[in-house]
Amino acid sequence: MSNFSQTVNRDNLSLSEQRLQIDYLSSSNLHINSLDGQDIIWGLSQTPKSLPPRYFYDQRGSELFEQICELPEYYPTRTEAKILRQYAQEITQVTGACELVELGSGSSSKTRLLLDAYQALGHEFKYVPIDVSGEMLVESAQQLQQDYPKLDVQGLVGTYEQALDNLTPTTLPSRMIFFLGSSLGNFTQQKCDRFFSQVKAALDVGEYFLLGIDLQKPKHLLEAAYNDSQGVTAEFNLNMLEHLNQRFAGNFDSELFEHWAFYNEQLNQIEMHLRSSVDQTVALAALKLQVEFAAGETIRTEISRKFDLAIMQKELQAQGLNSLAVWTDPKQWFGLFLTQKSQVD
Ligand code: AVJ
Repeated sequence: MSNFSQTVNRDNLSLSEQRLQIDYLSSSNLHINSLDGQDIIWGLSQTPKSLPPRYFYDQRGSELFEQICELPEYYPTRTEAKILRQYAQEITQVTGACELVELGSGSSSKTRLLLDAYQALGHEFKYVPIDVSGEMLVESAQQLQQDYPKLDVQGLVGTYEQALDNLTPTTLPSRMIFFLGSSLGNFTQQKCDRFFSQVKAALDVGEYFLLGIDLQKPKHLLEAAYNDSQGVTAEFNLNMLEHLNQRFAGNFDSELFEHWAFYNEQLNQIEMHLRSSVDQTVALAALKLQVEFAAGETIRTEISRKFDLAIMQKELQAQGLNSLAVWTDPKQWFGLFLTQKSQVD
């Protein structure tokens, strides 16, 4: 891996098989790191308080998210999977032989729909999963290798930003970066714009970006999806506090916080919060941080924006990512864009 950027420290972990390599981008594998956690200090000192959604995804959080994807109320995963299943073959035909770079790969379960189609095409291909949860990444990469004997997997553990900045030039004819499940919804408009330009910088002219986004729909459907009857989403939300405790020597008592999720119709976004049920002070020793909460005060842990298909198409276009195809389901609940980096910047 000597051709990777020298500014990033990597602890390379070569797993037994050559076709599987996982690299840890600096700070993502360390429990305590001088840079890690600055975003927490910042978020908890704001009014209102907030925490970055990437801290949902420790091993437990990644497992809980997988459970969310199976919930009857959580329509995005299965709606997107249906669209992918329907158009996977068309995607492979458009892109041809490809390096597949997945941002936020999680358990890689939807990825299989694409891998199946690429495998059927018969060209060489390679899978580059990127995730902040190293445990999840290693586990699913190993599973994929068993199921796809010819597949090369080269995973990166780190944030999207770190990984996009550290992709090596592909040896295959083309690259497709894909970002599924509407994880884009976690980004503010400003972060979206920055993200798109980073995606574009990681692609050559003519290469591809596949994007899945959740679309605007009636409030009751959205609110049900983030307040499921089994309480899995509540557990997922509260687990962020356990993750912070572990990672930063904290003393959050998750019993003293409550899950709260609602649809903000002005901003077209679900907001998830954790509400303190009492006056309390919490410490994160590793960050030398003490935070006071008033009873009823909330921490916003996530925004999940809901998009408009036509507006998103224009935004992508404005960023130099031309839509080759826009697919949706019959109810127009979810959208999938296949875009191509255009000639002119
Ligand atoms: C992974 C960001 C797409 O916003 O729907 C699911 C995360 N949060 N339930 C989403 C999530 C609560 C999910 N994303």
